[in-house]
Amino acid sequence: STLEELSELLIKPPFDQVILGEGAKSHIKKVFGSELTASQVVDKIIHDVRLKGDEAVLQYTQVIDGINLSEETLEVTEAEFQEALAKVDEQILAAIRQAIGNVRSFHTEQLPKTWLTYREHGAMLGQSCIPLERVGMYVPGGTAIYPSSVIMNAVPAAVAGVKEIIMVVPPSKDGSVNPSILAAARESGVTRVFKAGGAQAIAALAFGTKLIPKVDKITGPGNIFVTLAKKAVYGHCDIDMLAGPSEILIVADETADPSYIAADMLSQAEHDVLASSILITDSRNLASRVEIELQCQLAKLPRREIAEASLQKNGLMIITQNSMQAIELANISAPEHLEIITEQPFALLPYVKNAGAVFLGPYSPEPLGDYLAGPNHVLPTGGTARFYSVLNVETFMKRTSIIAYSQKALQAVASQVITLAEAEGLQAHANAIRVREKNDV
Ligand code: HSO
Ligand code: ZN
Repeated sequence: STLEELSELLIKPPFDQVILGEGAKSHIKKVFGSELTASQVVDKIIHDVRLKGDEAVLQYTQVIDGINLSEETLEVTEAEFQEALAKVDEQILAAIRQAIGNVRSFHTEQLPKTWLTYREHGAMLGQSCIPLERVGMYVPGGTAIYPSSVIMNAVPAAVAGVKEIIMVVPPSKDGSVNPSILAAARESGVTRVFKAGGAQAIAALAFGTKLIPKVDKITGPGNIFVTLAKKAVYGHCDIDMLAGPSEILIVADETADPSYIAADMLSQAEHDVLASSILITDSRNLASRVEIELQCQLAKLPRREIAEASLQKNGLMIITQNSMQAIELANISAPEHLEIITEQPFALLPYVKNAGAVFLGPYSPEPLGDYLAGPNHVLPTGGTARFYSVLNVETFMKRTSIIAYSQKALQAVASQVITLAEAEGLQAHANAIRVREKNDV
């Protein structure tokens, strides 16, 4: 195939061009009384939450998720937290704590510095880094429960110095929240948890309701309705990114162990039918051995059906001439996770331009990064690694410029500022400089 043909295979369709499944379509028809697109559904929900607040949140939780909550049960109570902490297996709690420790120490290194420098004539210029006051994090519900995602969203916010971290999570049918989710929330510094999901939870965070506080930024992945809702509220508050299904792209040569590669491909495939796992290698022999391995390992997976469907729909193996070409293709794909398992992975690293996170060598499997290494696992997907970064401490901070001139320093540049102001026809701007020129220095 030509590079262009391959690029077509590697570039994902835009995230908002989703085709809803039959189940979702008929559910929408039942709830809204007509056939709405995903964006129409989201717009309607946001509109209702802005108008009716908690009442709309509770109503959508009931009609969409089939869960009956009230104003009294919308927020997770201290008693529920305690119950959850007591319930969670000790080993799991210990692993959660270890993960939090590693994630905290990695993100502490990311803290940006507030600085001030001196310029001519005693002028000072600088930048202060200020944490956001209150942020909201979305934690998906559904079949997969991810305490690790709670950690990855909350810890950087806490390290940044955010005072209030509000979490929303769709509860189970009985109205409870998974204990390990609550334990991870408590341990990683989440302040309050509300039982709400979908577009209604995003709208509540963006605009605030009587019970759910309005936040400055919403982070965390969710399904297509959540993602469209985040996009729709952007500007009322900030958002982290528009996240889609998980992806792994592995660049490997003949030195790689096919069983490692198959295992790593399956680790992403088991997330979601829509997840994608790609191998790009210059070794035909490796590719065929990986194929055999995939079949063996797949057969033993509890989530076999999901992983198999994912591989069938979005799995891909590409044979290139050499590893450099493989990296070129990886840059076109801009994957969420890029593994490089070649003889000299570090030699290829300088050529990586687009990837959420890079895993080098045979002993850096992607799930290590999902849970415990320390770097964040909230990463750009769907080719958006071209312009988005991994979630980090600065995601939760703002930069503010500082300007402090002395009289002498202002005098030295006064005529230039006046010239520019007058060139723009802005006399009042020029005057703001002129009135200060009265006293000679
Ligand atoms: N690989 C997922 C994160 C995750 N994996 C959570 C397991 N739990 C997206 O980066
Ligand atoms: Zn994962």
